[in-house]
Amino acid sequence: MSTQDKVDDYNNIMSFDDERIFKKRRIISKQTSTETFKQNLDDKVQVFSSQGLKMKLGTCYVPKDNELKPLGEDACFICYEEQTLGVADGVGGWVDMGVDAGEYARQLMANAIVAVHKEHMFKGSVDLGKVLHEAYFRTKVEGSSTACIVTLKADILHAVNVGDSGFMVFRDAKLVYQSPIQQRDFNYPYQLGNSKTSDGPDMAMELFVRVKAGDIVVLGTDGLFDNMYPTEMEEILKRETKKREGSICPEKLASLIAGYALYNSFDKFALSPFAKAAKKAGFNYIGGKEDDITVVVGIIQNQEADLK
Ligand SMILES: [Mn+2]
Repeated sequence: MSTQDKVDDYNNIMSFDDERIFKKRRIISKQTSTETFKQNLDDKVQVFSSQGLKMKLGTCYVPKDNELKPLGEDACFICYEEQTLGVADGVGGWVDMGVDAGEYARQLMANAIVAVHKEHMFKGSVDLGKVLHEAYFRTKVEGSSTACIVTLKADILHAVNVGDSGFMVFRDAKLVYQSPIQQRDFNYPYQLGNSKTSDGPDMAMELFVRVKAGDIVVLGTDGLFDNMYPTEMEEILKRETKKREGSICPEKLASLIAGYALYNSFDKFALSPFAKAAKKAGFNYIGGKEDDITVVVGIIQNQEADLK
C-alpha cells in the first residue's frame, strides 16, 4: 500500500463523524484494527508534518490547602517538544491507610515524561499506549491514581484515559468535545495502581478527536470538572478571546479557569456539577467540592504561527 493510499484510507476512517468527535477505539475498530489505524496516523503525521498543527501549552495547579500535604494529590506535565500533556489525580481514600496517593500520581507522571521523551527520541512520534504502560510499570509506590494523557499528531488529538480526569475541546468558545469518564460508582473512578483493587493500563479508554487551528483544549482533574460547567468555561474563553484579539496566553487561561473553579468549590449552596451527579446517584449533597484543581490548556495553532 502506498503512503498516499494509507493516508486516503486513514481519511476514510476519520470521516465517519467529520465535524467534531471521534469515538472510542471499539468504534474505530469496526472499520479497521487499532494497529492499522495508528500506523496510518503515524504515516499521516509524516506526510503532513510540515503543514500540521502545534499547541501552545500552559498549566495551573491549585492544591487543596493542607499543611501536611502541600503538594496535594494531583500531578501534571507538559512536554512541549513532543506536544504531549498529562494529568493524574491520586485517589484520596489511601489516606486512611497512611498512604499519600499524591506520591503515586507524581511518580506516574514523572515516569510518563521519561517514556514520552524516549518514544519521541527513538521513533519520532509518541505511542500513548506504550507511554501509559511504561509509566504504570515503573511506578512502584503504594497508592492509585486516575490518568489522562493527550498528544497532538497532525490534526488529531490522541488520548488515553483512566478514570474521571479528562479533557474538553472548545471551538469559537463553544464546547465541541468532552471526554467520557470511567467510574464504577459515584465518586469511585477507575484508577491505576499496584493493589488488587486497582486497574491496569489495559483499562484505558483510547480517544481520537480531530482539531483545527484556533481550538482550545482544556485538560483537567475532577477538581476542575466537578466545580465548573462547560458553559462557565465558554464565558471565560469568550471574554479572553475578545480582550486579546485572538492571541491568548495558555498559562493565563489555565489560571483564570482554575481560579473560577476554586471560587465555585467554596460555594456552599451551588448546584455544582458534583452536587448534580451526587443527586443523580441518590446522595443529598449541595455546594462545590473542595479538591486539588489541575488545569492544562493547549491552544492549537498552525505550525508556522508564532509559538512563543
Ligand atoms: Mn480530585
